[in-house]
Amino acid sequence: MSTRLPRLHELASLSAVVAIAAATVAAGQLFARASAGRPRVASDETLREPSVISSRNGVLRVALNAAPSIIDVAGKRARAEVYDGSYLPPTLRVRPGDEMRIRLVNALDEPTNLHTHGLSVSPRGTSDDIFLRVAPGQAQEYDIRLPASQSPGLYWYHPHSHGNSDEQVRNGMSGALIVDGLLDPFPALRNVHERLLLLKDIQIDGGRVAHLGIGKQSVRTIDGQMNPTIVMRPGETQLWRIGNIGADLYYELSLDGHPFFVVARDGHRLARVERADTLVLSPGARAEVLVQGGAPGTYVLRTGDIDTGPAGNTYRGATLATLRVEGAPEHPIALPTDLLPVEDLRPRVTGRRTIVFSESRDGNSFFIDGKAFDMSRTDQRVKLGTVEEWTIRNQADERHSFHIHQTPFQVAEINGVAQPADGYRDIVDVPIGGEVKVVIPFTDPNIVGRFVFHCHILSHEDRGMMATIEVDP
Ligand SMILES: [Cu+2]
Repeated sequence: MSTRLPRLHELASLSAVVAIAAATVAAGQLFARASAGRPRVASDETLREPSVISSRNGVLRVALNAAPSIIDVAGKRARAEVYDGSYLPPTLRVRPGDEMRIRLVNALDEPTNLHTHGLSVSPRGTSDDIFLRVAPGQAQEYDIRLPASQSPGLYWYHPHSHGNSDEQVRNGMSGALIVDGLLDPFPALRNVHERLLLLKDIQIDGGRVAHLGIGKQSVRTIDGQMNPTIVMRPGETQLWRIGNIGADLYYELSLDGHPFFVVARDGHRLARVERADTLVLSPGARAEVLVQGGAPGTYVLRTGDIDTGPAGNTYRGATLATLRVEGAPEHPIALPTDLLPVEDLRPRVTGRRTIVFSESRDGNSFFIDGKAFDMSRTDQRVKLGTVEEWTIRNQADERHSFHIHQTPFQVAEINGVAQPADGYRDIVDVPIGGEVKVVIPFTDPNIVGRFVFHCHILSHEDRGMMATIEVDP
């Protein structure tokens, strides 16, 4: 025991000390394992994915209880605002055309609500309406109907109550939503082993979730675990569904000795399999990738150092997981080069507009077109059936990311460089002082109504970087 009171800076590094202590324990276990004849085991815990709730006969029924709870995360206990007492709420699995009946109970002391990120569903009534506010002590029944045309892939759900989104997602209120069928058209890939890797970061101070500033002392987790082990056979092909479902952090992923073969971005299948050594995931973005086991051994899945600009944030990289390749080798599947064609929306553009992201000089207020978010104002109006090219301009000294609800878009240009028509996304990074052109189809009758677009760094969104749009029939 210490004989003096710790000083402030020592308290600030308490979580680092806890992390070192945890690492020391892990190292002890590693030694025990190595002496038992299994050398070079880098981490002790096997990846544990969240529980799954699937639709039955076209309907998914689930209750989510938002309440302050004591959670276990990354080997620690902390008080946090979460769903169902868990840092990692259930994964919801549905098929295109299904209906989701979700009962959200708010036992927090502040408003909340529910958003299904990336789904082309109605923004009205009790569907994906982020203007709904579920007051403390209240419950809300959501009824969300997926169109039959919903693209199969990885989506996610989280609160979208303006002013509370960042804090609630940082506490752990976010989970995966999988629309099944991504690899169905490709018989050779239909039975590959699938893994869900959900990236979240947490700051714990004094036994509770804290906000120490973006990226400061953030513990990076996969499925709520620190450096879990993923096992595969040499030559085996696995589908990794990777989602950045944290609030504010970027990830730049790489896996030692193994390229990623990207098949989908933000729940939308690409036209071709894209080989990538690193994967950049903005807050809210997803990538679904095939990984083929290399030679037996252990390999690190890591995220690199991030610098979002002079007015932004810097944070160091981290080890996220350890891949252990072992066991009987499998003959590797020949991966396809082409998937299915994706329509280039550029020839269909019917109108253009420009959207400007900026912030105040002190960096505390964030604007779209010079205005902070006001939910009672309608900022953009479009007609159903139009396909628009939007230029998103970033006038700030840090990166921002553009996200629009209810519809994906095609990234047409980044800083004047034309992009291949290889797939759709629902999030795109906008470079500092630069611009991105996106083509947005407002063509699905489902999306008639009022919704929002915003920066998906949630602390920016909560501080004003969001605007409303109405799609009129
Ligand atoms: Cu931003």
